[in-house]
This record gives sequence, structure tokens and C-alpha cells, in this order.
Amino acid sequence: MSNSSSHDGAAGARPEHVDVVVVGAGFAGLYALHGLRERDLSARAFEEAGDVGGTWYWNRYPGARVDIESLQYCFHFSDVIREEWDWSERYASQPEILRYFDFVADRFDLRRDITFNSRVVSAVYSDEENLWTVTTDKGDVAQGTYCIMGTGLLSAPYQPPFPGVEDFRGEWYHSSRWPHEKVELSGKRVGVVGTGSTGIQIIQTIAPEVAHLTVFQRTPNYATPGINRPLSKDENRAFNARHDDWLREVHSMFSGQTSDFPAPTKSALEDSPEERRRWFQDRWDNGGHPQTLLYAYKDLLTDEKANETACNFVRETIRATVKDPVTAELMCPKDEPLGAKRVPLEFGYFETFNRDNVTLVDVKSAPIESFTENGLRTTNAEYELDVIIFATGFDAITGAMSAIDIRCKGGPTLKELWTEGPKNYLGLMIAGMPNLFIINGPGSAGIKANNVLGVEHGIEWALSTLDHLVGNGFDRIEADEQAEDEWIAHSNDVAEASLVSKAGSWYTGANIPGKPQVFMPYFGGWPQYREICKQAVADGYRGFHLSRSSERGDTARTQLQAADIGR
Ligand code: N01
Repeated sequence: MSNSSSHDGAAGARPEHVDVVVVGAGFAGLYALHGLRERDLSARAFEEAGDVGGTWYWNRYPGARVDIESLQYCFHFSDVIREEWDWSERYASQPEILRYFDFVADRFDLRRDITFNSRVVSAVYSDEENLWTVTTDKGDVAQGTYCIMGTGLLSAPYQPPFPGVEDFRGEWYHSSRWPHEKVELSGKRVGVVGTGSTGIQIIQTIAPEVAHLTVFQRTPNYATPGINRPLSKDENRAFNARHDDWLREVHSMFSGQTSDFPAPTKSALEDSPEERRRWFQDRWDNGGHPQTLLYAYKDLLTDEKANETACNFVRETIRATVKDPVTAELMCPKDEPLGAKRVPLEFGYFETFNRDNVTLVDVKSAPIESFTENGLRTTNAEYELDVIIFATGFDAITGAMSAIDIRCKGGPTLKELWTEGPKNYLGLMIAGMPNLFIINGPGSAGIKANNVLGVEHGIEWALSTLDHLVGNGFDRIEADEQAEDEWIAHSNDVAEASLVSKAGSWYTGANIPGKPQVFMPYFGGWPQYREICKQAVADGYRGFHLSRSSERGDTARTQLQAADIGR
């Protein structure tokens, strides 16, 4: 396969010619490189960060930790990795996850195909040459027939444009661009803006260390307990021994995750209030990924009344934990279903607000106006602070791809194509962007399941598609526009049929002012999603156009039966 490698990683280098250009060196990029090498396909990956890890490279803030069990939130494609790696905690910390990335990159010698500290600024497809040209901010250029976008769904940080940041005399940080060196917080007056998963992790971690912590909360969250504990080597071995069975089970779970509890069969409304409370309490006490509580009953995500029973359980628990009733009430989420936003996992978060050195400030009723020389000013008061931490999230799912000038020569950019919301077919490919594979992007079920499973699915789909193309003499694949429309309509239907689209969040784009609001993940369930993708392939790549560039115009059109989608 092609590899005229002239790449030296230096600015102004001649284009490197490879079969596939890969963007990103997180879970997607690493698996892509490994799979491509196994097929003897040449590749060049570009990564903005200084090393592997994707979002885990950047999110070094205090308390950063995974919220899906470590044994599940990792690669599943390789027996070698599983046999040689042990997780030390039920929920691994960010440093351990980064060591895991390091281990995988070393084990498969992947770094030699990655150019680090190079942010991809454009990816342009030439129809004439059937070639993607990918350029970085350092002037590196790689050309390949195919391009895999492993840019991540939570990788473009969002920072609200508060005026006066430059006037602030203290230090400020965004959680997702946390410095590599230790940030000294002890004895300081610290403010945290944002109470999503990130803010919660930071707040519960730094509270004992700082002189005073002021939490600026706009919307409270239904956080559920993690209950972390060490994992023994034996537990790792036992999981590995039944890995095949686990994989079968997880692929049959709507949530794309397994838990210590069986899949629900009852409606929440079938039980008496006392039975329901016991049922919820069991799951709460066991801790675990939020899915445990969300799937305590079969209708919590589809029936408002059923969902409200779970919301009330969480609110009662918050009121029983947070001693100051005014603070407790502010921390109780209202007017949105449990599970519409991603539910954060907490490790002593609510108890943190019983500390004398922690204050909650409601910035819904009195929004933040600006930074000042000495801190932050809301419409109500000024707060003097030494350090301010933005835990204000991400331009999620589409942000990283939209920041790149992705287009076909002479055509609209991806950002322009997506002005009314992201469109694609099966969350895998985009009409008008041939040979561009998107991984766990909008339209994928992985976002609402386990992201690593979502990534592995996307990469395996891309790799097996490359096998098919190469094996059959094709070199071009593109999603059909009508198939795309049908898929988006189906995705919207399944989201509308549940409660997940009933709150604004990073799932819908509502967290970014001006972003089109569409529920972006696929919520038909992990098994159904996998089945639909599999069936499209079994039906001869239904909804895709496969062709040979040597026979321009001789398109091997696959019969579109879009009406079958979702059945
Ligand atoms: O971001 P978020 P995140 N004034 O968007 C607030 C994953 N993750 O980084 O809700 C005041 O959830 C905003 O307020 P509101 C996980 O999937 C995983 O916390 O918009 N506040 C909100 O409170 C997660 O879901 C882990 O009213 C402002 C916060 O900032 C996803 O990343 C750990 C504001 C942003 O919350 C995103 O989580 C961490 C303003 N102008 C993250 N603008 C794991 O455990 C925004 N906010 C694996």
C-alpha cells in the first residue's frame, strides 16, 4: 500500500503520501493506527497535544476521574492489552488513564506514526484526485485517499466570554487546559464556575485544601454516587476470564453498559412509594455509573411520571445530605428530567457543601457580569478570589470537527453544511464528504453509551469498510443524501419518543450560545444502533455509494431502502 514518506514533522515539509490520514491520538486515533498497520495500510496521525490520550491528556484538573467502570471504559479489541494491564480502581483517575494510553502506544509502537503538537487546520478533498489533503498549524501536510476524524466529542473547551478577564490580578484556568505542573491552591480563595461533571469533580476534591471555595452554580445537577474502591489483580483476571460473555452482554444492553443489577422489567409506577424508595436506595448505595439509577425501572427515560419518582428520590437525598436548607434547595434540580443531561458521578459532592469554607452562589438569579481586578462580579455582589476555575464544558460533539476547515474543493465547509445541526448517515459518514470517516460523532449511539465502545465500533466499521473497498477494487465511498435525511429523521424520532431531549445540554448544543439545537447522539439504544449499521453493510452498503475513481461516473449505487432504518 502507498507510503511515499517524506515526513519530517517540520514546517513546510513536502506532503507525505499515505493511505489514510488520521486526526487525533486519543482512543480513536490509536486504535485506527493499530488497525491500519495490521492491514498494511500506511497512515499519518496528527495530534494537537504533546502526547497520546486525547481528552485525558488535557483534562488534568484536580479530581479528574472516569465515570464508567475502568474495566468497561477501555479498549476491548485486544487480548494483549487486557492481559498485560490491570486497573487499580473501580473508577480510574486521570493519571492512571494517561498511563494506560502510554502503555498502549508503547506496546504497539504507535507514536512513530503520530506527529504531536500539530493542530489540524484544514482537510480538503479533491474529487479529481480522490485525495484528502490535511494541513496543520505547523505547516505539516499529509495526503491520503481516506481520512479518519478521531477528534473526540468533548475536546473543544468552551469558555464563556466574560468581560474583564484580562483585568483579573489572580490566576485563572480552564479545567480542560489545566497546566502540567501542580497548581498551588492551598490557603487560597478559589472560585469554580460550573457544576457539571467537571465542576463537581473539582469542587469535591479541592474543598479540603483551599482557604475558601466559592461555587458559582447556574443549574444544579442530579449527581449520583460513584463509590470508588481499589480493584485487585484477581478482579481484573476474573473480568478478563469472562470477557467474551461480558462483550455479548454489553452489546445487548440498551445503555451499552453492564451494571450489578439486571435489566429492568418493571414500570416505576407499578411499585408502591416504599418499594420504589428501597429499589432506588439499593442502586444508590451500590453506587456506580449513573446508568444504574436511570435503568432502575424500564420507563424512567420514557415516562415523565415515572421519571419524576427518580427525580424526587435524588432531591430527597440531597435535602437529607446538605444541612443548610437554602443551599440544599438550590442544589435540587427542578424542571428537567433525570437523565436528559448526562448524570455526573459524585464522590462526596453534596457533603462538601456542609463545610464551613464552601459557599454556593446562585448565578441563575444573579448572573456573572464580569471579572474584576480582584475576582468576579455578579449582578448581585462582588467576590474576591485568588484563583478562578472555569469548569464550563465543551463545544461538544461537533466543536472539534467544525473548527477544522473540512470541505471538498470548491464546496461548502463542514461547518457550513451543519449550520442547522449536524447531518450524517449512521453517525459514520457525511454526504458530500467522500472517504471521510467520523468516529463516535453526532448520530452515534456511543455518546449515550460507553464512549470507548462507540469509538471501537466506529473504527471497526471504518476498517472493515476499507477491507471491503480494497478487496473489491473500490476506492471511494460516500453516504447518500437521502439516506442521511432518513437517518436524521429516525434519530430525531427516537430522541423525541424519550425524555432525553427534554433539557438543554451539550447533547443538544444548548450550552453554546448560538449553536443550533438538535439532540445529537443516537438514542435508539446500543444494540439497535449496532444492528442498523451491520444490516446496512449486509444489504450491500445500503445508503452508501461505492465507486472506483478509475471509472469515474460508473457508480456502484446501492439500493437505498431508507424506510427500513430503525425497524
Ligand atoms: O461540562 P458541562 P463538563 N455562567 O457542560 C456552567 C464529560 N466529563 O465539563 O448547566 C455560569 O456539563 C454550566 O451551567 P448550565 C461528561 O460526559 C466526564 O462539566 O449551562 N455557568 C454547567 O454547570 C460530561 O457530561 C467526566 O446552566 C456557566 C457547567 O458550566 C461532559 O464531559 C468528567 C456558564 C458546564 O457543564 C461535560 O462536562 C468531566 C456561564 N456563562 C466531564 N456557562 C468523567 O467523569 C457554562 N456554565 C469521565
